[in-house]
Amino acid sequence: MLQKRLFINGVETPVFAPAKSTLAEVLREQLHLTGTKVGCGQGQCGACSVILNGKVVRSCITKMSRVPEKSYITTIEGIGAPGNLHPLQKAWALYGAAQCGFCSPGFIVSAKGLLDENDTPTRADVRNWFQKHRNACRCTGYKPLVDAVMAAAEVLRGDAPEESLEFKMPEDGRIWGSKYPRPTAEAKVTGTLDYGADLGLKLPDDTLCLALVQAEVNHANILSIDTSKAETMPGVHAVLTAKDVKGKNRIFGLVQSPYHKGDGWERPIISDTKVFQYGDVLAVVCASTYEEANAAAKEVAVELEMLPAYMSAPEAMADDAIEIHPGTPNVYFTQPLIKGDETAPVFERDDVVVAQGDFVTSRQPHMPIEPDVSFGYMGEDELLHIHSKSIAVHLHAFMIAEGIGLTPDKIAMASNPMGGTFGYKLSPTSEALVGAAVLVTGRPCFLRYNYHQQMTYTGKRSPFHISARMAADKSTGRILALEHDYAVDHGPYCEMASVLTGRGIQFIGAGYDIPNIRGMGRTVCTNHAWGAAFRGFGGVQSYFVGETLVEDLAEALGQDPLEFRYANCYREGSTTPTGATPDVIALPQLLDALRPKYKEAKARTARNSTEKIKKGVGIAVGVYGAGADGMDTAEVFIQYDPDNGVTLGCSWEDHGQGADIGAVGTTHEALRPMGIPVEKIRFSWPDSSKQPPAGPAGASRSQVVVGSALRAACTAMLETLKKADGGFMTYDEAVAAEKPTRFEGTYSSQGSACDPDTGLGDPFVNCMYTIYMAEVSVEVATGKVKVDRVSCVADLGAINNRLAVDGQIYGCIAQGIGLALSEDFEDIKKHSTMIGGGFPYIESIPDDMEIEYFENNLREHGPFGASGAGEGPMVNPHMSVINAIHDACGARIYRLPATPERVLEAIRKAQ
Ligand code: MCN
Ligand code: FES
Ligand code: FES
Repeated sequence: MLQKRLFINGVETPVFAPAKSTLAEVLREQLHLTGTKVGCGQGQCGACSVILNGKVVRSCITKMSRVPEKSYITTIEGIGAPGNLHPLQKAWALYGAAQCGFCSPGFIVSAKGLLDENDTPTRADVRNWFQKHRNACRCTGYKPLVDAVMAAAEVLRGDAPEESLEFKMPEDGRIWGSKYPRPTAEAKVTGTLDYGADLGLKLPDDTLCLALVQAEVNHANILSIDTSKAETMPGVHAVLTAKDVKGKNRIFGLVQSPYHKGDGWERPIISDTKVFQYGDVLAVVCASTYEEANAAAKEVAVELEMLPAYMSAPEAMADDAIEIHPGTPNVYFTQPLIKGDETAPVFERDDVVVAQGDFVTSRQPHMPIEPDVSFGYMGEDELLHIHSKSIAVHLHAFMIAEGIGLTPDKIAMASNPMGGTFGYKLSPTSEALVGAAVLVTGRPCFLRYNYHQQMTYTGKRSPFHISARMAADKSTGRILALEHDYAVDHGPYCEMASVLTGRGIQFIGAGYDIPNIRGMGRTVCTNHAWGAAFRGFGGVQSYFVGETLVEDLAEALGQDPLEFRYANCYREGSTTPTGATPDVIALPQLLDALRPKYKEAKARTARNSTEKIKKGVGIAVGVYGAGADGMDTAEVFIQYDPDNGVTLGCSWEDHGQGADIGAVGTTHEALRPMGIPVEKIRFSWPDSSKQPPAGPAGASRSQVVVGSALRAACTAMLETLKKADGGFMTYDEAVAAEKPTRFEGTYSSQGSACDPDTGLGDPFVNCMYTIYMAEVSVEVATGKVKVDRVSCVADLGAINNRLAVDGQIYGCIAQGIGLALSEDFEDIKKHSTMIGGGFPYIESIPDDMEIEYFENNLREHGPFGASGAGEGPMVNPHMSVINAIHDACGARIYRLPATPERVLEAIRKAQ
């Protein structure tokens, strides 16, 4: 044990701590300064940054033994507090620099360290500083963070008034379409918003900490699990194996199609007969402390019989491959597409040009800064309460209930403030484990993953293996036909498998009027990480194919890629790949807007290209659906409060995208006739026992579908409370008049899901349209690629909140660059850290990014004309980079990510 006197945020503080403990542990767990967040716990994300004797350090890797006596330490709590924000914190809120906000305290502390040393930094200084201090953000694309530091520095120097960091309310009081900062911003920038691990520290003393015993192989039969020694270890309360789980011990995989083989109950909560993938849980230790639980977990003895592991779709499809789930074929779902006439004859014709290729996409890891975390307890209401990073509270209660022996109505599933999910949390992760442990032990239980567990035991983006070809008429330049055949490596569990596989037929070739298509998608069970939802679900993989073939056709025809796209993109009378009419005709306008920027970029890259560093420009079109396939429904309510404000009863989960501002902005607009001030419109964190089902925050559906339900509730409120004089009743007047104070709203879309035999259908409420243009530099000798600039033109319908939507696009650009160049989870050993997984730090993301919006195509089905924003902008930024590499040096990439080795190889092939 060490004893030190430290000056923490100016207060002399005695500290008693084990010598091996870290500064982060002492700050958070002993001193309850939970503003300092722990993300990776490995020195790779900077979430835990504090200032120690004038230097910014990562407190998760700073051992207490190395903290000098009488050190001065500044944490986020010492920088500013709610109601008394530091200029950096004000700027963070104003510039939309806190999306999920999990990285914000670390960045703000780091920026303070910079400004203490240098009050006139350039943007490059700020970027270099964040790079040097490994401050990582997964949401914002970094640009808003640099904007915020520059603005705060100006104020701190006295070059701008402090009011310049405050939002100026428009004179008409309307916040729809504005950059009104999100309601949760102040709590995020001050570190006072409690995420799951922070809440875990506030649970009662009898809470049990869970540690998982996990498989370190990919496929095996389980012969025995011996927990006897672990059970005798200090602090251990129980060690659970499969036999202890009170229900079916399976998570339901949402089988949605009659053509799906297998019943969807493949995924064990605790493994019983087999290990299907690395990380599968074999036993759960419940102990008084984390250290005790982890120590005991090491003592569980497991005997396995190894089986052949199929780590990709082709391996699992081989004739001699055994069934991973005995009784279900490894290829368990197929989705054909039959649009227009037979395509094969078109490819035989002499008057067509053909582009073709075999493509493989990557197993992109989501890499939120906050690792997975859940806790649970039995409530006085006799419900099992589970709090997690769920972005689908009602759905998750349904998916895990039978497995743990309850009905969904006996589970209250709540979502904590979250440090990003990017879709991985459309799957249950730790919820069922925590639920099972609470039911067995009768005690509150808490489980947090470390970053290795986050990487290895949460779902990943499913790789697609795709062969495709596209033909265009030599004389007219019109695309005539497309064929594709693809296998989706979905890992061992089938959640959302049919939806994902359907995305291929919906989006390969999307954006263009292609009269004849034949396609076939297959879902394949493998032993690699299970496939989870990931932003741009299936779109990312599809545009890798479509936007390569389109580019190659343009080249074969000797046409400019932008003009070839312009000639072939959706117009009146066009149909989508699944034969639907595009909801709006947006692409010609976007390409027109991009054309002058493109010409400038072409001239710039031609001017600056050298023999060693080749520069190039790439374009990529993207169209993606908002809303779940087929019918999509949301239910909400709004409660009129005694102070004449409203509380929103809507389970719009917040990954970090801005459910708060989404719901508040929509409601504020819908209730404008009543003039309720925005501060009195209260967002609530989702809880399945308190709110009706609004559906998951997936499929970019919430602004459109939940927003429409909110609007319906507001309309009901306005109609009920309207007075004869044109005004509206106050709360007291409504109560006196015996009017209701709770107003329900529902919305159901009327899409038609794609036909299982032909693939044809019109599945989405409406669509998002984005076109990206990237400029890159390729170092010819090494194959290293740097993205210099990105422009985006977007039609997302009417925009609710500009700050949120800018943030969505910047974040998608950063994730798209990672997807294009560095991110993967193919090699479980190498890729299981943030750095190993290819996380894009600030130096990989250009500061030079611009966005232009077009809001003239108001969507018929979308509140006030809105479409979504979460995923449309994610489906194609990677392709603008991949096409720019091709433009720079002729290298054509067929496998993601385009690592330097792959680029070098492609350069050699091109030569
Ligand atoms: N929005 C708007 N105007 C529009 C459309 C959307 O202001 N015309 C705003 C919304 O109010 C919301 C945001 O943009 O704040 C995204 O809206 P929407 O497209 O409806 O998406 P959801 O709210 O359903 O969020 C889910 C979506 C998905 S599917 C993933 S995955 C995702 C994403 O959003 N994961 C994210 N964005 C993310 N952003 C962050 N920071 N972290 C994640 O994990
Ligand atoms: Fe400390 Fe990531 S660097 S939590
Ligand atoms: Fe930076 Fe979410 S705001 S990680």
